[in-house]
Amino acid sequence: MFIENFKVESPNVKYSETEIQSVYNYETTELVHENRNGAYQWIIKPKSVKYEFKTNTHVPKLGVMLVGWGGNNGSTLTGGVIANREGISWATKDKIQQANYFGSLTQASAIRVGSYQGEEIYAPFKSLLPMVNPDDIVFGGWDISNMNLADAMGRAKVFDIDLQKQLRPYMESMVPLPGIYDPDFIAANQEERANNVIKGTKKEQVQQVIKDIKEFKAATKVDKVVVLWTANTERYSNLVVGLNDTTENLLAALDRNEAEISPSTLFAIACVTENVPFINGSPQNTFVPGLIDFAIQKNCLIGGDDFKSGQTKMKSVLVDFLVGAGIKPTSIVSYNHLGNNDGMNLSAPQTFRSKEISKSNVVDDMVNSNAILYEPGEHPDHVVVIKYVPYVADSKRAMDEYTSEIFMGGKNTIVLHNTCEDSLLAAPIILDLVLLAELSTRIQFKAEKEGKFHSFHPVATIFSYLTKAPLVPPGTPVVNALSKQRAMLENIMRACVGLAPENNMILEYK
Ligand code: NAI
Ligand code: DG6
Repeated sequence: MFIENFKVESPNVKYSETEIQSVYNYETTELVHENRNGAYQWIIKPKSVKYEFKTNTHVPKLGVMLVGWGGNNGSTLTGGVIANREGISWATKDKIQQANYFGSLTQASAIRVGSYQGEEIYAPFKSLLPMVNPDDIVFGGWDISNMNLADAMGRAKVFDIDLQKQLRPYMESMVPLPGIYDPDFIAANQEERANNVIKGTKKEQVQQVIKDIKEFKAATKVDKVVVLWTANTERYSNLVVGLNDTTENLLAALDRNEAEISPSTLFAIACVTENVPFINGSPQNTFVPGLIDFAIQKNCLIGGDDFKSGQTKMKSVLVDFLVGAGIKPTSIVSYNHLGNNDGMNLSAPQTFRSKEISKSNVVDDMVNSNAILYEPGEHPDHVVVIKYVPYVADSKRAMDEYTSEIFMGGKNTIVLHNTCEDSLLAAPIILDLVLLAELSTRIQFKAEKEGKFHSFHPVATIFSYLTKAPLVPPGTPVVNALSKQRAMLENIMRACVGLAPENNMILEYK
């Protein structure tokens, strides 16, 4: 059975007009490795830590500024939200299709809240905490191409033509602000597109972006802005001591107009300066150490990297299943071909390399979790290939071969073939990222020994379900297994309303 919403009644949770307060006992473990009676031993001590959460329930009017607004993802998300808001339906060759938010964790997935008279009861994920309604988001942003969003939607070739016709009047007047173009960081084949660029030194470019955010906020009267990079994949920036290793060095390098500061890092510097949350949806190392340091100093939320949409999502499920089942993946080969502008940009070796890195690291935690299968340092062969095939446009093909060792020396090969419009997978993920970024700025918490409430660490790990290479604070373990990432997010939100984590024990029926 499905219920639309609920309220928690417990001595541990209090709803007031402005906030939800909860007390939550975090059941965890403390590990000790010590010499006992002449031999080192691992001791695991269960431990309970009392946390208090408070969530501001005032849902703000949200502005979302996309860097790369006129790209396939930007135009698809903008059109998709308008279609939902306006209740648009359109004719396809199969049926009359209604707008929906399928593929969005927050808008289209459910959580189990308990059982009632022998039936499992589910509720919308978004009913856990008050969140911005996507229909109310005001979109804006930048692009190095000056094409309006209606034409950009046509260029993307993602939506059915009947839908495009209906969306056109809403999107024609939406024109991206000039972006920061630096041909050194993206493929040379993008030059033709760059007719809408901010001139001046890097510092002047940052100042212009800050001005753009302020003007957007004033013009749209939004309460809060979140900025998200869905522009071209850049090459990695070189990490250089004295250039981008600390906040001071990064800001001094900006003053010197150093060539090695990428456009995405410039956008991030502008956002952190203004305390505007910034999310990176592409694989490059926008968050150089100096930028992470800057975000920590300013307590400004940053998150990334690289949307986890299709092939990698499957990988973070399948490898978790195989390793969790005691099966040993020994070779993982992932091919894709696609024909959109992202594919064209990735046909250059330096931008492909950024994508190769983020697509390749996603099995590390699962492999490291099982020393019965893998010797220390042993890793499956893992190859990632991406080819540009213009004819297939946004309809990406992903082919994967997983070979594993099974019982008694046997071999098992699983082959997957996935065909899907890339942007229809990415747009709902972008939506989730901005909604969760906004929500997380309204949550404060403290552990029993902490005097004051504080926000989450500015390097936001709660987005890991949505990103291929989760950005984590220095010294924090990276979790890639998809089910763990989803459970982490859901359980933190449950804690905010005083609900225990979903433990799947269902002892009531045992
Ligand atoms: P796209 O190429 O259609 O759009 C990117 C847009 O960014 C273009 O309109 C381009 O003109 C603009 N742009 C480039 N540099 C800019 C700058 N410095 N400032 C402002 N605008 C700039 O690409 P698409 O398909 O929308 O993807 C966007 C990004 O998302 C890519 O980096 C891609 O790798 C990443 N991504 C996409 C996924 C998907 O499933 N679609 C999944 C994971 C990541
Ligand atoms: C080529 O792989 C294009 C990329 O932008 C991908 O479509 C994107 O990174 C999605 O990757 P995945 O592995 O999540 O499907």
